[in-house]
Amino acid sequence: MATHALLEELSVDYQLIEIDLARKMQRTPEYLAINPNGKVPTLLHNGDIIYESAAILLYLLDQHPESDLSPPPTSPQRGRYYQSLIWMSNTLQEAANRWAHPEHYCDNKEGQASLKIKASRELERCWQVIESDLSNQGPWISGETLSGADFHLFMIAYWSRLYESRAQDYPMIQQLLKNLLKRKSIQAMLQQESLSFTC
Ligand SMILES: N[C@@H](CCC(=O)N[C@@H](CS)C(=O)NCC(=O)O)C(=O)O
Repeated sequence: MATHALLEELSVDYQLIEIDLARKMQRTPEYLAINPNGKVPTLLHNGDIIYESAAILLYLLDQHPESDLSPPPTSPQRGRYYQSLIWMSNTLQEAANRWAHPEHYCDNKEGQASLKIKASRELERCWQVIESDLSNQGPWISGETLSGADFHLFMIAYWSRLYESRAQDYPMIQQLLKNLLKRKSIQAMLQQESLSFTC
């Protein structure tokens, strides 16, 4: 989702290949040969294979510096941009995974219920961290300008619309999401993936 929206934002030529998770296409030998984790997304570019959403965003934006969607390497915002993307990947996204898929972490139902409660609390804490950052230095994740990190947040916020703890319930995050929803790239991605999101 984040990769797709960014490809639209960059107005580059690309081909989208649907991996139907319900049909376990991510577990086929063909797919595992390109991404041994059996997860989406995977980017194939000039014969190279890149997986991990955050890595793909960083890579695509390095290929397209003209997009101004990543703060320049020597700018003060660069650190916050890296920090946000990596923190969202290993902390926010992990909490989201524990809430949505407790069965990946624990076999028994009681343990899964307990994992969900803790994951929900961790999600609340994470949303508060973002909310506070946006209040101090918004309106975007890296500060005054839109960056790849905002696309990553959009993806996790979209998943959270069905969670107990939702990104859209935090006013500064909600405003960021509303601003993103005005972009053609986000609308094109939602339309092409037959998704809808209002907040
Ligand atoms: N850390 C990976 C996680 C990717 C991930 O969890 N993808 C989910 C869909 S959003 C997936 O492919 N799930 C299929 C499965 O677990 O079998 C990333 O950020 O790219």
